[in-house]
Amino acid sequence: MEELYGKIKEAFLGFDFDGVKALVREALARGASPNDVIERALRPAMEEAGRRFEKGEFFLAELVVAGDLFKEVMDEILVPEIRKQGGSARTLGTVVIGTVRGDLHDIGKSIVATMLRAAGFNVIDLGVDVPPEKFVEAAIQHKADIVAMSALLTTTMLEMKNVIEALKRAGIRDKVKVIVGGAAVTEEFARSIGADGYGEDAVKAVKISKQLLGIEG
Ligand code: B12
Repeated sequence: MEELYGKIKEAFLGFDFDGVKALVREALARGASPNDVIERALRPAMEEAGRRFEKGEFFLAELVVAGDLFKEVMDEILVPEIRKQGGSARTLGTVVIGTVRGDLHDIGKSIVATMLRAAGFNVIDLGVDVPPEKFVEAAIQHKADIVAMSALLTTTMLEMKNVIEALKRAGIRDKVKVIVGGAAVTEEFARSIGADGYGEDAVKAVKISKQLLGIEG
């Protein structure tokens, strides 16, 4: 399978949309899980695109195309597959999720939302560039059990603290669990702003969400 993941990365970095899709379908047909395809092929390819951009080998436009390619593969192939495999009728709890104000990165946040849905959570996705008051409003309106925030920029990760402060001001901080993640965030940072949990990937996001709500498995 490693060889196939290598081919996916190569096709991804060559912006071969059809090639990537065919190889991803082949990986699934050969028994790979959607999460393995994400974490072992697509995410490393995206990170390599970022490194090439930093080195001046890719233009910003190419990074945007890489983002589009990632999203197309998710929407057309992996999200339906994850839903099919999840297929659970129960609701474990409600999660309000968004990428914080000033931050437009949505790929990781959307993967986390998909995995949480597949695990059986009711997920309200607020999108990107979400101001603190919108998190609070949605948490109240949907009676959220968990507020989940994503940030990829060192500048925007500070917004997470603002959201926690806004939850306190609204008097609902003790009614919801707060989890955070995204490339900029670390476990230590999560603890320093008073979040209840941190996850470095979507699988961890599901695991900590269950743990925080006292759900087994
Ligand atoms: C793709 C990308 C873009 C695309 C975004 C497309 C889109 N639709 O999302 C575009 C081109 C638009 C973009 C723009 C910018 N970007 Co950009 N981008 C990236 C890149 C290459 C990949 C991000 C990505 O999608 N990764 C793949 C996903 C799957 O991974 P992920 O997001 O980390 O998510 C996983 C985990 O983190 C976790 N997770 C995520 N969220 C959450 C939430 C919770 C609750 C939990 C538990 C877990 C969790 O689970 C996810 C799945 O496993 C990163 C580099 C990198 N290595 O991260 C730079 C990067 C994040 N960008 C960066 C920058 C600086 C910018 C720009 C300012 C422009 C620029 N000069 O490059 C703008 C900012 C725009 C804005 N206001 O937001 C910097 C940030 C530097 C910093 N430390 O602050 C990075 C690190 C690149 C770099 N090294 O310079 N970017």
